[in-house]
Amino acid sequence: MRALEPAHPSDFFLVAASSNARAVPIELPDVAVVIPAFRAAETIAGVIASVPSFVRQIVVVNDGSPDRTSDLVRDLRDPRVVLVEHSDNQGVGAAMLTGYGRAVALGAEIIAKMDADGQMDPEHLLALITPIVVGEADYTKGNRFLHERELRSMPGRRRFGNAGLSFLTKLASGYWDIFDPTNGYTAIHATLVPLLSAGRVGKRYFFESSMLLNLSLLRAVVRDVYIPARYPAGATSHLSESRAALQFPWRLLRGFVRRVRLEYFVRDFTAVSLYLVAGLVLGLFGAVWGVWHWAASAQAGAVASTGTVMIAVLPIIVGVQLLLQALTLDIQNVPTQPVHQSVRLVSADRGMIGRP
Ligand SMILES: Nc1nc2c(ncn2[C@@H]2O[C@H](COP(=O)(O)OP(=O)(O)O)[C@@H](O)[C@H]2O)c(=O)[nH]1
Ligand SMILES: [Mg+2]
Repeated sequence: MRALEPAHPSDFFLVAASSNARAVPIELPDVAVVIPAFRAAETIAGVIASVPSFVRQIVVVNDGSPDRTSDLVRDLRDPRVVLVEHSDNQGVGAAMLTGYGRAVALGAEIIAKMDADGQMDPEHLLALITPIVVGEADYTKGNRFLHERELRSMPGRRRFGNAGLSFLTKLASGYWDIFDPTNGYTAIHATLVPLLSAGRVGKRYFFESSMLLNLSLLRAVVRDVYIPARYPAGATSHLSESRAALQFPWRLLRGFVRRVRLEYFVRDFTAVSLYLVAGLVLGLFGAVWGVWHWAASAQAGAVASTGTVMIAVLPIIVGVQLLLQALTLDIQNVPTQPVHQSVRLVSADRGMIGRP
């Protein structure tokens, strides 16, 4: 899928399924951009000026900045800009929830997130929203690593931490086919916004990861779009790596337990549920039995019988196999059918029969 530049800004844009197919015009939906801004006086005006012309609304959420961020936004002449104020600093996730709400109220159909520090290259916005426009995805995000050049430029320690967190995010969200989960360049179909459980969206830097956990419970389709990293001057991240390393794994593991419970034991009971229970019971039994008898025979100075060893080893091997099988089935269970169309139909239906 390839997006071409809009033929007429704000009307249509062209989408071609492959590079040699004829491009077909598609009516561009109402696209809004939300910019969470904190201490962004130096960069905000430039970022707003760079938002492509096909974007209809630009919602800037000033997250209690002590500097002149709001004054600068108010002085701008761009009629697309809507400024929302947080009286106190609440974090990037909280700012995004406010921005999403406002963009939906303004009638946006697709809502993208661009940071106030100029880290998101507007040239890639069209490519980012295309899978949603053509109905292939409910949510898209940038992925710096679809190109190996980016991986090479990252220091070893960060690469390791990033890979570990990415794996935990896959486990927790069930989106096994995406990578670079903390990438902040994202777009969502507006019909999904009211379905997010706001209480479970991370108010600070866990925002992007928590969005994936939320979307997976809605079985939304998430797509990665290759967007190279951009580090403009002045874009210093406020994210504390050590704090992320301490907080994220714990929150991701909790998300994993919650997902498994809801997906395989509350809403459904599948082969995965069975393999999980059987695998855990067998594995635990084998381990406890093995340790117990090993301690007993070490104390008595006697060698454990072959039968005793078998009773420990066999359940462990079978248990691990069952858990691996559950994992494989879970990987095959990544959502592939976008949900925003059905959500839209249901809402339209409700409107017709006069229910709110
Ligand atoms: N640091 C920080 N950024 C915030 C906050 N609220 C909103 N933001 C905005 O969130 C975006 C991402 O912040 P940044 O520190 O650049 O994060 P990173 O680029 O993901 O490491 C920027 O547009 C900030 O202006 C907040 O409380 N703290
Ligand atoms: Mg940044």
